[in-house]
Amino acid sequence: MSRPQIYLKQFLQSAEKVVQRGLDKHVKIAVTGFSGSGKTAFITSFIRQLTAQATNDNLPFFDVVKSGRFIACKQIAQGAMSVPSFDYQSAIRSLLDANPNWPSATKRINTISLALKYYAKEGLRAQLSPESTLYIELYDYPGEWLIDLPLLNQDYDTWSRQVLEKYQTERYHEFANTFLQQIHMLDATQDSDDNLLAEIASIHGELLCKLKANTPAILLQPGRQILPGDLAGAPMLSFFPCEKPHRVEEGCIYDQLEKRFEAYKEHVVKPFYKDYFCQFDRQVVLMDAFSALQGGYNYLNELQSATQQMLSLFDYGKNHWLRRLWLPKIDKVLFAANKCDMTSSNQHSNLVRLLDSLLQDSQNTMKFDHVNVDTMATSSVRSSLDRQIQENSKKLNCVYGKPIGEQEWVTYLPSAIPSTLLQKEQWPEGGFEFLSFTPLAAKEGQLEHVRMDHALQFLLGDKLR
Ligand SMILES: Nc1nc2c(ncn2[C@@H]2O[C@H](COP(=O)(O)OP(=O)(O)O)[C@@H](O)[C@H]2O)c(=O)[nH]1
Ligand SMILES: [Mg+2]
Repeated sequence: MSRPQIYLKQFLQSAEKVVQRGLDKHVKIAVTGFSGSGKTAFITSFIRQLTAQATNDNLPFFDVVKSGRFIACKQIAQGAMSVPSFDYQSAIRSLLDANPNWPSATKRINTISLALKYYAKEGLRAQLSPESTLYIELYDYPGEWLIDLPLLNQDYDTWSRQVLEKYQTERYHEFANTFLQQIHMLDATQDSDDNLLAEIASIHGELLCKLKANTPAILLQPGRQILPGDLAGAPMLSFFPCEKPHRVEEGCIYDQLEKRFEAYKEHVVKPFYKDYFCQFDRQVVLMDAFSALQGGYNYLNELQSATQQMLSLFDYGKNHWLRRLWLPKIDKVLFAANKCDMTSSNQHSNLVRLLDSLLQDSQNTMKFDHVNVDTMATSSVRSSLDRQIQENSKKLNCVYGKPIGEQEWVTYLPSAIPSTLLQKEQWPEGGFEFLSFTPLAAKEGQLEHVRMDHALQFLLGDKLR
């Protein structure tokens, strides 16, 4: 080959690379949801579906697979160097075990990156390049931290009044008693005393942990008193709700508590919002309606208001101060009525309708701001099978699975799911009852799921055309 020909060839090769790079797409997905809503299991299943189960039988609704354009997907070195890695290997190991278990709880933020290779079907991408790549970044973090986001819209006085009022209600009182006694004895006009504040803050932290362990309560703030991460022992965490005294002088206890509350917002909550939430393109909001229904009327309301408060921070309206500071760029939000396998398939449509009625206001705001919103009943990993039982002349739609912590499989009739938010007087007398099961064992390495292909299509489909 003559010299000019060689140059031309090199030029064309590098031009192809440049075109290729320019055509590659990136998507950053936030998997949000309160503690225990199933984020870790969702991400684990998401990765598994793409890297090992991308077949037509398994993902019939995922267009890139259905149309035979999917080439392969694998984990790659993560983009965000300063964020710990999502431990996919241990999570998938526990799910694929002969006696499968749910992955363990998340104690910090973490991330994982994937590269998905496919044949494009339309546009410049299809004409110029035989293969295209979509880079996917997923983020997982403790739901306890998410619950702090609404603090950004509150001042210390408002927050304190709301929380103290809640602690005095019947369902909180038995847990909050010790803390309320401490607060009752405290003279917040006195000079601040670090040891005293640390002591009462630790009693408050114990209260939050007890509420988390024993109730379906969601709004447990500050979240870092439950899971401090690397902030354990920092004075910023040593605050708690306190009634405002008539007189607040510089350096008194109330003044110090208020300063710590503001410091917590500034140095803990705001960076979490700014560094992570404003960087996402797409968001999955996992909702566990089952715990809330089981908890009772007030807990379902709490799930509703906590979700609305959290979503208001992605407020797509122009005048929101957080938006003005750091513009969130989310264009698609998937609301997943997760763990739908805790009930039989014929209940799934009610579950979706219940969630839609719970989130009507937030969804409306999003749609108004051109955010594409969808709701679906999903299960990252199936833990039960449908079973129909004939009782006299009636057919009962049951689920069949192995309850967590037990050895025997059971056939169980879960409560019927209401299709709208019930008024207090419409609430059934015995409440709602559901069972949690261990994940079903994988069949030939394949984890069963419910509608993960619908979720993948909604989140990635348009990027894979
Ligand atoms: N039935 C069912 N239960 C699930 C599913 N995903 C999670 N769970 C349950 O929810 C618990 C919390 O899940 P996890 O992923 O750790 O939630 P996270 O705190 O949001 O990360 C698990 O231990 C399971 O008991 C699912 O797809 N189906
Ligand atoms: Mg988790």
